[in-house]
Amino acid sequence: MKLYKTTKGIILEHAGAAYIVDDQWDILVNRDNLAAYLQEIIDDTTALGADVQREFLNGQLLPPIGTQEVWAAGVTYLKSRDARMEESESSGGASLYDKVYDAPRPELFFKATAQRVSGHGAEVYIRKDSEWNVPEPELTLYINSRGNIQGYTIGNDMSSRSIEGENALYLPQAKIYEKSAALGPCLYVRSTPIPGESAIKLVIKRDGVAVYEDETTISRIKRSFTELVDYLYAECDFPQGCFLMTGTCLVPPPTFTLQVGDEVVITIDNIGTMINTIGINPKHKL
Ligand code: DO4
Ligand code: MG
Repeated sequence: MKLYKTTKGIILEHAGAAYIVDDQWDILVNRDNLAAYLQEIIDDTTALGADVQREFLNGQLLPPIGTQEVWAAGVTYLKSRDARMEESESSGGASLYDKVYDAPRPELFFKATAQRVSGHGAEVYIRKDSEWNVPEPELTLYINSRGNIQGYTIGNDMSSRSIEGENALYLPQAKIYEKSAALGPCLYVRSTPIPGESAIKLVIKRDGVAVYEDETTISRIKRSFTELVDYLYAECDFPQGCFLMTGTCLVPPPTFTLQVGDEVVITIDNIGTMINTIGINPKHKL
């Protein structure tokens, strides 16, 4: 079941049919057994006609977030560990990544408030003071206030590799700035965990041509999702629930950096595809 947040309201899509959900986003998603609740709506509601469904879903999709915080896990895949060890070698920070990959405590960091999150079809930014920038495609969990994973979405943890590589203590500046996160296109709700064999794919297009393309499966993650959630919820309360990006497993080669106008296309099996264009904060265009 997929929940879309649109400019016209919340739409539930399942098996080709769509239904209006007359509720507030935070209240809707924060209940336990969200999948069972949505199934009741499907059973009790008349589906929208095809034209109305198209009109809703072709309109501007908003990121599937209300007032939740967005957090992120790091160095959860071998690929991410190796890339970060390489980029931080000259600053002497390489062993930090090696250690955290194997440590019992995962790397977790605050990523974004909802206001800084872009949705499908919107721009994400690169920083003006960064010369090496990449998207990080990440399976993202939605966890309710009681710590139960209720759904999944696609996340983009936009990152400055030059700033993080210069000094690991600059991580918040490498990761947190306007439009440095994207979530979308929907919240994929299911009562069982998303299958490990789900593929995650990243394509970066420049002038319509793919300049980077790779894919893998989410099963290559080093840690379990519940382990990440347990650490995140150990000392933090999230009254409206929380989004947790689970780390990147796809890293473009060191020679690659994003340019303004590039198109970032991230696909995860079962959830869908999120497309964002690379932009720069308009205050730098003056
Ligand atoms: O250690 C820095 C951030 C790691 C990260 O964002 C990732 O592995 O996805
Ligand atoms: Mg990341």
